[in-house]
Amino acid sequence: MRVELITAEGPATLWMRKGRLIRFPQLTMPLLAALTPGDVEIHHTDEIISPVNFSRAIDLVGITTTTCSAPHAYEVADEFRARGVKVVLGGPHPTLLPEEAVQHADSVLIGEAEGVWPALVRDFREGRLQRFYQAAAAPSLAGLPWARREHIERRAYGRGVLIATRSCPHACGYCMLPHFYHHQHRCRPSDEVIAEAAAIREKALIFWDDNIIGNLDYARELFRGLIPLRKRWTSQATFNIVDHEDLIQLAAASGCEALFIGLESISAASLRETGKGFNKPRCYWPKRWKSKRMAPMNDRFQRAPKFLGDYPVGFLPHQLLLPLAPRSDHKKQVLDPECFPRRPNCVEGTAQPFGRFLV
Ligand code: B12
Ligand code: SF4
Repeated sequence: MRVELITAEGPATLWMRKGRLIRFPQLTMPLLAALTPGDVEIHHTDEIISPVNFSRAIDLVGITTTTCSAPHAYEVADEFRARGVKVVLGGPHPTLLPEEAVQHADSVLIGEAEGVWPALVRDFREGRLQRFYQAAAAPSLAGLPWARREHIERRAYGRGVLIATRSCPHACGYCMLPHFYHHQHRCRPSDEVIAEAAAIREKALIFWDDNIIGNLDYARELFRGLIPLRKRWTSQATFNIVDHEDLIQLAAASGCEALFIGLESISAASLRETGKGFNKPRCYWPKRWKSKRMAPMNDRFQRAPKFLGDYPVGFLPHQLLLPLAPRSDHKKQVLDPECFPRRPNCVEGTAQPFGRFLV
């Protein structure tokens, strides 16, 4: 059996990511490959690197898609289906809008693939593919297989991507992760993470965790375990790391070079409104910080110029929160629909379609 795994990237994201800066190695499909039964032949097309070859002889296509690449992913899926090839869609967008995604697929895998993807492959082989697959509970991360890094090609920064944890203990109103991950922050056994990290040839690692300090004790244990490896690493975290000097020291000692931290706003009221009141703008720039670069996102426009004038800022992405498709069950309109009419899932250019996911 031959499975084609596709990392979908539409024209807007291809344009946005043509520079080296954010051409990070991708973990999703290499991990899905590792979850696939061993007797299945796998080919991965990463659209950042090469276009999809529709003539390849394949039995099943799996496409991973975020909201911004969904319209393009649907086109790819439609084309394969027109050629008689069965298609499975998965990833953040099909998880948010499975009923929409299934109009372009034979099957949609909602949420995490661990434990479910092998069953889907079995059903496909037996000719009884279901429309939807979803794990009944958040899968344990113990025994997670190592990503098959041979499927990462010609991205910047090597192949040293992995995860130690999944999801985040917080539940910010605009963030899909709590819904995506059964509202459960989970950690891999730290010895398994250390073993995988040690086996990676590259000196530089990226932990694609949503919040690597989501469990403070676990983070301490992990960072201690990383010290002997003498690697360099980056990840994402929440701002409350500044309240834990020992954790910052441990992170630095274990090779942490940078953490991507969402400040989101310089307005305490906005932060409270979105459930992110744990960020305190008055503490954003502790005197002891040596770092010279930061990237505030979603600022209050009127106060941003002063903030930017006062502090050295690395880059400043502005995001617009736009509603998802009309079919989605929004309880709150994020923006006035008169000014921002609802559009089918995507906006052009660099503005990114964060749909607010409210349940
Ligand atoms: C790494 C990452 C990035 C990296 C790399 C992205 C890449 N494609 O390689 C970078 C920094 C470049 C990035 C950029 C952006 N990202 Co990003 N990113 C992530 C992050 C933190 C981790 C993704 C990951 O690798 N997880 C580990 C893998 C193993 O897990 P996974 O992808 O969820 O896959 C599992 C399941 O979903 C399932 N699965 C996934 N796909 C498929 C497909 C099939 C067929 C099957 C069967 C199963 C399956 O199986 C896997 C195992 O369980 C996620 C947060 C998250 N936790 O998802 C955000 C996230 C995906 N990003 C997000 C966004 C919005 C963006 C940006 C648009 C941000 C911006 N404004 O610029 C850009 C643009 C992305 C692009 N296409 O260019 C959103 C997407 C929301 C949405 N509605 O789609 C997320 C969910 C963050 C969030 N909190 O909302 N991102
Ligand atoms: S802290 Fe970040 S990852 Fe966690 S719920 Fe909020 S936005 Fe999502």
